[in-house]
This record gives sequence, C-alpha cells and structure tokens, in this order.
Amino acid sequence: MNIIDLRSDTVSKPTPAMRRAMADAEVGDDVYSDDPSVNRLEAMAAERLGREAAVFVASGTMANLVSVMTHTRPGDEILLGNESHILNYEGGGAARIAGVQTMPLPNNWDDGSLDPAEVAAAVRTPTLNIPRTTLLCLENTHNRCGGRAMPANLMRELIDTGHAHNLRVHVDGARIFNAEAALGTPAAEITRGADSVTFCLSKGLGCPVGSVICGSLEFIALARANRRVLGGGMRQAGVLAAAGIYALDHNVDRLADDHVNAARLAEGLGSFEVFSPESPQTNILAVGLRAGTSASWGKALREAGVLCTAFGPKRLRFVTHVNITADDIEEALRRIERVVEAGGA
Ligand code: TLP
Repeated sequence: MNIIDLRSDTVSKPTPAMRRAMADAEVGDDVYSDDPSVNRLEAMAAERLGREAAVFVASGTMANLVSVMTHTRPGDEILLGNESHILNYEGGGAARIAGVQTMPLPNNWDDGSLDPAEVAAAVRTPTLNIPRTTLLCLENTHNRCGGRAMPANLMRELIDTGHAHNLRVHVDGARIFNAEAALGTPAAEITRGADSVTFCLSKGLGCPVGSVICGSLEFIALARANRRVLGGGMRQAGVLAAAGIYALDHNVDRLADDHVNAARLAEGLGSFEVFSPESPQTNILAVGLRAGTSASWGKALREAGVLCTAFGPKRLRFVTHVNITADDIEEALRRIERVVEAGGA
C-alpha cells in the first residue's frame, strides 16, 4: 500500500525536473559570493519580495534565528505570537543563541494576527531594570492557527504599530506564497514595510532544502555574517539553490491546487461525526476530534496508510503539497472512512 503522507509539506520530494536542474547547476564558493546559482536565487527572491537583497540559508529555523540575531542585542525582549513557530518549535533558539527574551502575545485564531493595541501596550520603556523591546515577529501563513493567511491591511497595521514604537518587524513567511495564493495579493505587498521577511523553499515549493531571508542591503550584509557564525556558510550551495530557482519558476502558481485539495479533505472529513475540521484557507487543515485522541487517531490512520501530525491532544493536522494529487485525497478519505466504520480510534 502506498502511504499518503500528509504530515507536512516539508515531506515533499524533488521532482525529476527539479533534480535535473540541481544536477546541471553551475556552482562556486558561496562564502566568497562566487556561486552563480546562489546569487541568482538570492536576486530572484529579493525581487519577488520587493526587497534590496536576500541571503540563502539552510532552513526556516535558521532563517528566523539569523533574523532575530541580526535585529537584536542579547538581553533585548521580542514580541511574538503565543502560537508562533519561533516560540513553539525552534528549540528556544531565540533565547539560547540570540540571547533575547520572548514576550508572547495571544494570536488571533482567525488569521494568525496579533492585536495592534496589545502590541503597543507590550512595548516597554527601558530603565535600569527593564529590558528594551526591539523586535516584533509576525507569521504568515500561520501554522498553528491552521494555515490562516493574514491580509495585507492587517499586516500593515501591525508593521506600522511596531515602527511607531521603534521596533523592527520580522515576518516568518515560511509559507508566504500560500498566503499570496489564498489572498490574491502579491507576497511583496502583504509584507510591505517589514524589515525582514523569510520564506521556505522546502515546504510547498517542493525543494529538498533551504530558506531565504530578504531585507535591505545593510540588513542582509549583517545577516550573512550571522549565518556564518551559525555555521551556515554552505560553499557549493548552488546545487541546492538550483532547486529554489526551479521552484520559484515552476511551483508557485500550483500552490492553489494544494489549497483546493485541503478544502476537499476538510469537506470529506466533515461528513464524519467524529471530526470537526477547521475551515482551511491554504494547504494546512487542522481537525478537531470529538472522540479519541490525536495519538489514537494518528496511530489508526497510520495503520490505514494515511499520515498526519498532532496539533494538540485532540487536534490533528493534515498538510497538502506537491506530491499529493486530488486522487490521493479521495483515496485518503476512503481509507479514513474504513477506520471510522470499523469503530474509529
Ligand atoms: N514547520 C514544521 C514543523 O516545525 C512544525 C512543519 O511541519 O510545519 N516557520 C514556520 C511557520 C514553519 O511552519 C516552519 C516549519 C519553520 C518556520 C521552520 O522551518 P524548517 O523546518 O525549515 O526549519
């Protein structure tokens, strides 16, 4: 039985055409800025995000960490969502390596936004014993909020609020092109005004490795130095960058297909009493459980050949991606139906 892997879009594998682009890549030593493929990918990314410059890094986690390090000094405080990836899934790197303390603010489940008034109220006035608040981090699309996309006007309000209080603003745009597809607004417009934006190549865009940080020339020069500190100077990385170039050329427009597949999966799961799917806007579908637990359902579905992840004790996550077809979704629903009919989990 073929496994239908909906754990994450990170599980997507490079297609034969992407692998050919990687094999044919021109390379050089990227630490000397000599790798033509990396240079091209960085130029393409900066242009798409409407920024002056960009730097290629190993992962989304490294992209966020380098950005936080570059915007702050140890001992600073950063504002971010209580459901954000930086706070919940990056091994505490902001605290451990960038040396900042994190001040979580409640995320709005509808769109992953924060309340601008709460952002403004959380900014501290530093004195002898009070830390400086220097950075606001936003996430779009918002993973734990069920892949919801934050519209440009809300982003703008939050970015302006941050700037009005002398904060820098970083956007974890791991899936910013999913937001672009869902909102019908270009990623550059959604993130306009933010001081840095990161996006992942190794999620919906289907690359094996890599993320990109975009920002001003000055910011990216400093980020490049911090990437090096973290051991992220990758030498002949053009082999990887070539996958990114291929993905920006070929895999952005198809993200809307993943959204259609996630919506169909939500519709199908909604017909079973036990599942309470949240309305998916992009390629992430969060599903509440009216009986059983994430662990029991995760195991039962795995045995039936469908993989998903837990998003809490009674909440599952399914993610569609480039290797999942509309037929796979129908097959996943048939397998899940059999589990439900056999008594569930
Ligand atoms: N998210 C992963 C897991 O870590 C949860 C996933 O499967 O969704 N920002 C956001 C919003 C992300 O969702 C992720 C990965 C990252 C950053 C980090 O990217 P990587 O895994 O490349 O370090």
